[in-house]
Amino acid sequence: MSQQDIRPAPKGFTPEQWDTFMADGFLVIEDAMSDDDVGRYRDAVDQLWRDGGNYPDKNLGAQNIVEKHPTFVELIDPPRHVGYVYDVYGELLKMILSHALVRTRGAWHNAWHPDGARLVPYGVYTDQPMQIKIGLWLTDLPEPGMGNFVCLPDSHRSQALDAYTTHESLEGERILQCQAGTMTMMHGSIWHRVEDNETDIPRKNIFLSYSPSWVVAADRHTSDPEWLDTVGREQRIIMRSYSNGYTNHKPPKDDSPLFLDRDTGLDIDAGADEKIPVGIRKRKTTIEKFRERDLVRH
Ligand SMILES: O=C(O)CCC(=O)C(=O)O
Repeated sequence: MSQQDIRPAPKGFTPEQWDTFMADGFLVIEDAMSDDDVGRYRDAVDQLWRDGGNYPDKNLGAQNIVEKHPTFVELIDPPRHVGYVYDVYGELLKMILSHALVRTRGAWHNAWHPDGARLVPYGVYTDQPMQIKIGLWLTDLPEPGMGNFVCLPDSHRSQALDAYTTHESLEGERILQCQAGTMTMMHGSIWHRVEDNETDIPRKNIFLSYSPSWVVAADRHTSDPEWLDTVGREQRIIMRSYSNGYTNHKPPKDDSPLFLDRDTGLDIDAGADEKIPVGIRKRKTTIEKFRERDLVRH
């Protein structure tokens, strides 16, 4: 693959957005999606819901949806969000989960928990997010009591919460009230729960989780090779469908660069050793560069 065919990384975090994200563990971007995109994604979620057998009264929780519905392939690496997760995980970016949800009146909903490992949470090792979950919101949620997502801002630094496993409402919690078309980003260690849905409006959304490639995927071991042959280069790389586990730590050289540097259009950082071949030559993440330049607090 010649370097001309490789895209520069799409736009991602501003230093201010990164600091808000790291201070709260959560970031909201309103009007992130066009009405057309919201409509297409909602139709595809509805199709999975109808085909899955729970329609119309019970929840949908369909996983690995990028493989299950052609509309969702574009959600692996859309310019709308892939640059943000690339800023954090850089050349080792991997999608670990794609998840479509419908939450209906009175149905089961999650109690307080963080994502990822519980016995030894990610936060034991690092305060950096070992997982970022992008939320795409497909129905208007103007009020609480609509199956809303709820988080406790700034709780991602804590590995314990008295309300763990309960549905208690906590002081300081943030009940997400938003319009369809909103995108959210969630630090994997933040404590969160789900509101009961007391309405007849089913809450519909999509979650897309990303990690470094050496974190095990949550919704598959590997992807169907025939499906993988149909997707674009960056999409195939980001799925990290490697049959040998250690390849997730040291991907094949053709899977690098995933993207070129957004600012320079190069696959090498300033000052890096040109003798070292692409693929094993370290590339900095945007967040590392923000820190080097003292642009961020976290
Ligand atoms: O559906 C939601 O709002 C949150 C679901 C949840 O708790 C999770 O994805 O870990």
